[in-house]
Amino acid sequence: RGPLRYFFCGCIATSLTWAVILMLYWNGDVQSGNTAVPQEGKSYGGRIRFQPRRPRVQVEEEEEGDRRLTFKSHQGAHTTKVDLPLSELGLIKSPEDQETRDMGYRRHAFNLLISDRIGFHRNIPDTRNDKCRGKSYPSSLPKASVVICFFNEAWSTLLRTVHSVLDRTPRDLLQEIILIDDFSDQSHLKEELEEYIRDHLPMVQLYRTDKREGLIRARVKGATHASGDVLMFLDSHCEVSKQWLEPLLARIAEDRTRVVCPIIDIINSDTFEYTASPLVRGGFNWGLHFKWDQVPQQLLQGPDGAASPINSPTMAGGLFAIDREYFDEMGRYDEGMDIWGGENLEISFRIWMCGGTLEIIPCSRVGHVFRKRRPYGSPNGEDTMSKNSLRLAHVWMDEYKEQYFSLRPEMKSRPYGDISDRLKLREKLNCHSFKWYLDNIYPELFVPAAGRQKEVRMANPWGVKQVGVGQLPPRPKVIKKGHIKHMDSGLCLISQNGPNEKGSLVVVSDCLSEDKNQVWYLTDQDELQLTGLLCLDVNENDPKSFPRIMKCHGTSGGQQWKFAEDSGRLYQPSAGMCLEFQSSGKGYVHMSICDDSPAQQWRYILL
Ligand code: UD2
Ligand code: MN
Repeated sequence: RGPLRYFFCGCIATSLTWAVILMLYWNGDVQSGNTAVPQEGKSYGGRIRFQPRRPRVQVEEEEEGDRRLTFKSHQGAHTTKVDLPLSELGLIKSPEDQETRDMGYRRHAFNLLISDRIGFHRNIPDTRNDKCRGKSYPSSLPKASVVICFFNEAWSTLLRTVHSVLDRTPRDLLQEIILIDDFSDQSHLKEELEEYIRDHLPMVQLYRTDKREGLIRARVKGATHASGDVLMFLDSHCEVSKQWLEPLLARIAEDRTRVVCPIIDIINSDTFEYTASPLVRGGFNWGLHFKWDQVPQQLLQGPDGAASPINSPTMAGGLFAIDREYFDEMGRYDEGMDIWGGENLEISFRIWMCGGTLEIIPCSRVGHVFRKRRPYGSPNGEDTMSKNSLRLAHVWMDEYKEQYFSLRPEMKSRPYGDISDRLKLREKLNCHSFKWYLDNIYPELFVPAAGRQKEVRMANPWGVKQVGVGQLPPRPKVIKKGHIKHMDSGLCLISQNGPNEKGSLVVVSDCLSEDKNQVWYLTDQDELQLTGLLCLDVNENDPKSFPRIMKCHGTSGGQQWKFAEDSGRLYQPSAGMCLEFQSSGKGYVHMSICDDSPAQQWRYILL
C-alpha cells in the first residue's frame, strides 16, 4: 500500500480529480449515486453543504493517538476552541471547567468536560478486522431511518451521535434521522435543540412524547414516524464508525428476517477514548440479565473468520437494524414495558422463536458510552427492569420462567399487567417453544435442576470489564518500576497502610528503595500499581476526595496517570487535575488544578 499511496499523491498535482476518484475506489468507499458526506472537523454556517469525502490519506494522519489537535467545543450556546492533546482534554483550567465536569458526572455519569471539548466531529480509530476493509457492498441497498430516543441526554453527546451519522453515512442510504425526546426536563433540549436542528440538521426530525414513556414506547413512537426501508436504532451517546451502515443493510437486503447488530465499541465514560470491543456475542443469565459471551470457536471457522456474521442468542438492546415492515409484523416491542430494561431479551427471544435470526456483524462498528451507573430513575421509582422481565418471562419462557422465579421468588406474586395481546401475537406468529430456543439457539446456557440456583446479581451488565467475558483484555503489562518522588520535599509517595490495604490513603515519607509501600509499578495502561494489585486511584465522582489505592481495574478512568516530563506534573485525565502535596502543610496528598507550583512537581525515579 505504501508505494501505491505515493503514486496517488504524486497524481494530485497534475490530475487532482482523477486521484481522488481513484482513491475512493481503492478504499472501497464508492457507492452508487451520491457518496458525499460533510467534511469532518468543520463547523457549518447555515445549511450543511455536502462536500466530497476527503482522500483517506489525510484522515489517517489524524487518527493516531495523542497528537495535538484543535477541537471545537460547544458549551451552552457558544462554540469555543480548545487546543489540547487528546490525553489532556479533561484539564481543568477554571472553576467553570470544574463545574461542567462535576455537573456532568452528576447528571450524565460521564466526563462532560471532555465530551464538550471534543465537539461534534472527531476521527475515531478504524477498529474493524482487516478483512472488512476491502469489502464492497451492493450498489443498491435499502434506505435506513435512524431512530434515536433520549431522556436528558447531554448536548455534546447527542449532537455528536447525530453528526457522526451524517458524517459517515452515504447520503443515498439515509432516509432520515428521527429523534424522540422522551419528556426530558433539561433546558438545552428545548428551543435550543429545535433551533440547532432547524439551522444545521436538514435530515433530522424531532418528536417529543407528552409524558415520560421510557425507551421502549419512545422507540415505537419513532418507528411509526419513520419512512425508510430499515429502522436503525441507536442510543443517544454513540459515534458511528467508517462504513458502519453498509454491512448491516446488505444482510437485511438479502433476507428481511435478519435482525443485525454492529459490534459495540467502547467509548470510555471518563476519558472518551474510543477502543475496540473484543468479538463477543449476547447471552443472558437466569436472573434475566444480559451478558456478553465468548463466541463459540466453530462460528469463526468460515473463510471470513472473525469478519463474518455471527448468530447471537440475544442483543444488547440499543443498537440494531431491522426491516421496518418486519418490525411491525413481528409486534414491534411490548408496549407494556416501562422506562428501561428487559426489552432487549424480549425482542431477542421473539426474533429467534418466531422465525427470524439475530446476528452481530463484525464489519459494522459503533461506539457507545458505557456508563458505570444509570444517571436517571423511573418517575415513580419503580424497578422497571424487574417488571419488564416478569412480562417477558410470562409471555415467552414457558416452564423455564421457573428458573427466574427460583432466583427471584418475590417476583412470583408480582403484578405484570395485561399480556393478552402479546400472547395472541405469539400465537399468531406461530412461534417455537422456549425449549426449542434453548436447544437450538443457546445450548451453551446451563439449565440447573429447579430450585438449585444461587442468585448471582449483576450490578451492571455493562461493566466495561465484562464486555470481554471469556476474552478479557489481558491485564495491563508492567513496564517500569520506581519511586514517585516529590521534588520539593524530597519525600516519596507511599501507601499509608501498606501495599495490600484496599482504600488506604497515600502520603509522603522518606524514600527507601526496597519499601513495598512505595515501589510503584507503571503499566502500559498508565496505572501506578503496588505489589498487591492495588492502584493509585481517584474517585471520578468526587475527585476532590483524597486519592487512595484501590483494586486495579485496567479500564483507565480514575486510575490513569500521566507523568509530564517537562513540567514534572502527575496528571490524572478523568479528574482533569494534578497530584499535589504541600510541603509546608501536614495535609495528605490531594488532587488540585494543575499549575507550575513546586507542590505539583514529581519525578518517577526508576529502580
Ligand atoms: C442498554 C442498551 C439500551 C437498552 C437498555 C435496556 C446498548 C448500547 N444500550 O442500556 O439501548 O436496550 O440496555 O433497556 O445496548 N432513554 C429514554 N427514556 C428513558 C430512558 C432511557 O429515551 O426513560 C434513552 C436514553 O437516553 C438512551 C437509551 O434510551 O439513549 C438507552 O438508555 P441508556 O443509555 O441509559 O441504556 P444502557 O446503554 O445502559
Ligand atoms: Mn446507552
